[in-house]
Amino acid sequence: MTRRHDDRPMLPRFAAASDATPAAGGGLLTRRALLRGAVALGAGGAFSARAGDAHLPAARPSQQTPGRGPTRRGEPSRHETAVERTPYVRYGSLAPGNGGSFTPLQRLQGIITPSALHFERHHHGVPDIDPASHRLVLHGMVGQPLAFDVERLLRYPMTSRILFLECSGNSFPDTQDAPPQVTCGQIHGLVSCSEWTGVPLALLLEEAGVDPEARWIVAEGADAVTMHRSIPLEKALDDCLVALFQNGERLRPEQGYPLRLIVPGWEGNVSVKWLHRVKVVDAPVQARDETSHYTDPLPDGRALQFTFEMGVKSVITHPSPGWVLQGPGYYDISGLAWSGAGRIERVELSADGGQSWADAELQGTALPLAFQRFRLAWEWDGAPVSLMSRATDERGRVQPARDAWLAAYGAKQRYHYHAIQVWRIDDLGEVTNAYA
Ligand SMILES: Nc1nc2c(c(=O)[nH]1)N[C@H]1C(S)=C(S)[C@@H](COP(=O)(O)O)O[C@H]1N2
Ligand SMILES: [Mo]
Repeated sequence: MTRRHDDRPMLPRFAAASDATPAAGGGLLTRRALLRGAVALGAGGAFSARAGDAHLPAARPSQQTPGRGPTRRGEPSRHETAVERTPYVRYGSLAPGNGGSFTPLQRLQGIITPSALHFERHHHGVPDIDPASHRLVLHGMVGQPLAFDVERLLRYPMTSRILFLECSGNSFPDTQDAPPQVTCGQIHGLVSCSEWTGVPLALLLEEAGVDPEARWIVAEGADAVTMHRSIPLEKALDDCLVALFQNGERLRPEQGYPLRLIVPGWEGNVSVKWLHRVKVVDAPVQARDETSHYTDPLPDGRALQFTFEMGVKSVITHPSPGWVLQGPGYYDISGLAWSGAGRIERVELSADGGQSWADAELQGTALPLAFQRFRLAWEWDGAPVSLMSRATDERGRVQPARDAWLAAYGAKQRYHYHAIQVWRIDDLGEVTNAYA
């Protein structure tokens, strides 16, 4: 029996090589098992290497007429319109600018999030800022207050880094009592990864001359909510960037055009967008977003303030809810891992409910505080199964199970969720969200 999924993407099935070696239970294989020889799918497969000649006509329609000419700015193919963010607003028409949008992680590959699909989180809308009149003011406990216009900042020496940015509210749907049946991106897509280019904040602070008594900075945005956060001076002088560019082009308005702070590895909220003011101070200012929000309630009724560093985390993006497996056979499992502590050291996968684990292949160069793509080959026998991934970072932190994570906090905890995600696959290849 098969279900019809006309509107849903199907995960391609592959032929395994003859030397396919098991890596763990449930059909997990060493990576070498795939990508060998012809892709051979049975009848009804999405594509087939058999009868290849039939797919090679004398001339395709696209070869019979000239294509269109060059343009000034490219757009994705009109066939890719389903690859979109999922927007949400918090308070409807009362505050249409308070909301965000989720990156469709399950539709993307590699580690870079296209700028147009970078997740969004706005507390009071996206301001329309004219860079010609925008200023960044650096003041407070400094020898010499300074004001920079954008043109001036563009002349400073810049640094580029590939960094993830994750909202501390990311994955909050998984804190609900019942697992929400939405896509991977709609659960975990308040995280993205870009190449950010900008001026090291330390350079500007050094130019202003920081008072030896100073301990914190307050970064403030020029949006309608004047969002601001206190950040320890040590971090500000370490690796923060005043970013002007994202993936090679100037920042998108949604990401803070013309200037934003990038605080590598820390909760997204402190990466203040539309940055217009940095005040050097001796103590945190107890801003709205570091008191009423972004604090972690504990089981004993107290709350943790300033959980800056993001946890070690991973999620399987392929397969994930929305994708449909095309019957028993070989599949390429793939996903993303990241950690606020630095590099991802290891990602393990389980296909038997956590009884056995296999090391996934970590692709490319391991970058600190960036997405790490992982992959592993898997032979599905067609029986219902749970797939999960578990990341370990360079500091030895291991991604916790959901129960353990919940037990560490009070009942209302929604922030900094980074527990292991379980995807349940039924005998028809349907993938759903599950908690165990
Ligand atoms: N000025 C300002 N900065 C802001 C916000 C905001 O609403 N206003 N949102 C914060 C939050 S909660 C997050 S998670 C990140 C989101 O960045 P992005 O929209 O570029 O993904 O920006 C942070 N910086
Ligand atoms: Mo956020």
